[in-house]
Amino acid sequence: MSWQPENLRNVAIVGHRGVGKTSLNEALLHAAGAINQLGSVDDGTATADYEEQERDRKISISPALCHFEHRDSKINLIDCPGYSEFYVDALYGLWAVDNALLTVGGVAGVEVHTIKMYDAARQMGVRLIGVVNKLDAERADFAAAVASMNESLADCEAVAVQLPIGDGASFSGVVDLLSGKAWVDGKKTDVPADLADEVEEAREALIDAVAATDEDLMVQYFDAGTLTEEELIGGLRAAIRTGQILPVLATSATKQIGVGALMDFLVDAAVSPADAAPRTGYAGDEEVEVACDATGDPVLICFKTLSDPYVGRISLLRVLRGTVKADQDVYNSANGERERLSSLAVNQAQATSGTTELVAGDMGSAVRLEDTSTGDTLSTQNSKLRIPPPEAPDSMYAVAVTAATRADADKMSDALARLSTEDMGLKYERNVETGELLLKGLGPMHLDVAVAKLRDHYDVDVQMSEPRVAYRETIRKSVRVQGRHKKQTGGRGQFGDVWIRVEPMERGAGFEFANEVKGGSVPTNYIPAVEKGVRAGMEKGLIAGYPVVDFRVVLDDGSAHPVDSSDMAFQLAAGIGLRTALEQAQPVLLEPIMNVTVIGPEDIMGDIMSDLNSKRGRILGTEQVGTMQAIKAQVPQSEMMRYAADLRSISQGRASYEVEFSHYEELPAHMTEQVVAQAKQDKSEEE
Ligand SMILES: Nc1nc2c(ncn2[C@@H]2O[C@H](COP(=O)(O)OP(=O)(O)O)[C@@H](O)[C@H]2O)c(=O)[nH]1
Ligand SMILES: [Mg+2]
Repeated sequence: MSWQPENLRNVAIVGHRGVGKTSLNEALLHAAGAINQLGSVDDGTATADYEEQERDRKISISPALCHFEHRDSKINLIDCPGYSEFYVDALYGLWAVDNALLTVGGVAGVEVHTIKMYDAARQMGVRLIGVVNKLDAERADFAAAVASMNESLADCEAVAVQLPIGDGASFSGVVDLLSGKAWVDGKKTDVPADLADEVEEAREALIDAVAATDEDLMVQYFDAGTLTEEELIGGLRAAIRTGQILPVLATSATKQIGVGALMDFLVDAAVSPADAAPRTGYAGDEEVEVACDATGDPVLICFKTLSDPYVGRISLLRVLRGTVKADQDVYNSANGERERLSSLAVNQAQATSGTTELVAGDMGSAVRLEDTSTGDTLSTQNSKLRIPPPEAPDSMYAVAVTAATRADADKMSDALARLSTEDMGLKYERNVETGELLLKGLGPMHLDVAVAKLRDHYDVDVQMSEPRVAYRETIRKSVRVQGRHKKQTGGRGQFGDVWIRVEPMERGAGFEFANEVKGGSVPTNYIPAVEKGVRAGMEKGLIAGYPVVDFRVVLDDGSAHPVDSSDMAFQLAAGIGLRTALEQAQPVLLEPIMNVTVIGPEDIMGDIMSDLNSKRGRILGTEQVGTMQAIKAQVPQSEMMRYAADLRSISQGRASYEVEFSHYEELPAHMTEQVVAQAKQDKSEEE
């Protein structure tokens, strides 16, 4: 059956980890009869946490698409991960929907990731509905959780649309302030007498808040002294659509309390795709408004690609416009490829059921779209539309990866390429300086999971190690030395002889080679060979095998043999000369220094600074950035390798940072030994 846009609701469940999003998804599916068994995260049986890594770790990693039917509507749910390391996937989940259930715990209230998801949803125009879950837990406090939303979320008007009946272990149901009815054991009943006053007060507050969002309603409220249930719901629906009010509901997912009322609320008050603001798309450079129109030219977005060991590639899709049929050809504007929507289906997380079509506003999946990545838009040859995907934060946390065996090495780069089209937070690149293959993500767990997926889905075993720092070497003193290569072994001998000066240059100057030979003591035709020999030696370094920089080599004298001299002999002589010179010229190691900008709330600036100091950082200054503070500093790269994890624990995820290369500086003498030892070890491992 095809659903019309007015009867659809697309809802992402977002929030901090562990607040019960996946459990709430489960409770909704079960209450609506979309699944037979109520699974649980703790047993590894929750519908939305079906991937091996999710079951093992008992956390959500990838957005899962589910759906249920309630009254005359179909509700599509995306259960988004709550760990900040999987933030990018949660962002792409938000991209696909019109509404988000911003879920908080009844004890904790707003937490760090709640704020992040709230800000992202607002920025993307996704409409928010608040849920306070875990109200059955000891010390859970609905009113305090609502207050924490008003306090910690920017421009937030959080208003309770329900009141819990009982708290902690005695939490047994909710009062719906819109209808003035109670829900206990999944059934509508009258409000318990002892709650009457409290309900009256809360209902007044709700009416006040809703009336304040609209002038006509305000007039109506003044005239009649109250609002009817219809006016109230209508006003609230409009206020949700404009983002003026964040309505808050009360639930216990695991005890299945408040779930029926939540289902009703989604049907009555959430924004349908037909009501949602049109998306902005691009046909080339031209801006195009994409409204939800079932008869228009099809436009779909792919908000997640997954690799299933059995099925292959699965693309989770949202239809923004038009009606797509199974096996229809579509056009991928990211690469100009034609794709066929094979095995078009609707999803209950891992389980799929085939469908012949998907109408504008609906969500589903297709398989084996080999040229389609997360974030791509599928449209038609005709429109060639692109809907810009969300902007993801930089992937700052890196590990070096090496294939475990030769067979793995053959498959590794292909597997990495595929994996990085599934998860837009995952990047990989060859570091030209160190030659290492770097896998980059948002944190250690993110990369652990990526490596596990390489193994489980792509049959590629890789090992992770700390990335190397691209040290350099240089000299502090000028010297002049002779480099001589002479060999006489029967027949024709080898002879090359040079005198070179090496001189330090300023930091960042690189390398220069100059020829000041007078009177042809080194014949002109051998000069290029001398330079080649010098450059080869320069690449090899002296102290720890890193390239030598910021110095000049001047060839000023030498001698040649009419028969035994050759390019090779002069190259070797130059190499010997350079080595001798470097040894005498007080060689030192240089380390890369990074420009670091850390942005976070003022109250943790002190902790961030003292941590940067302990990392040999130099604080350059601070400035105000909106409500946050920014610290600028210069920090050696070797100290920044684990900064993503360090900063997260210092700030509980409330701070972010950027890093870029600035310049090289001398490594403190007492640290040289360690770098040399490491270089020796790396070398012996390579051999
Ligand atoms: N007491 C109680 N525990 C809950 C509730 N909802 C979820 N949990 C538990 O909280 C933990 C995290 O739940 P989960 O659904 O994975 O949270 P998510 O990370 O937000 O998806 C699990 O151990 C759940 O059993 C609830 O309403 N009440
Ligand atoms: Mg979860």
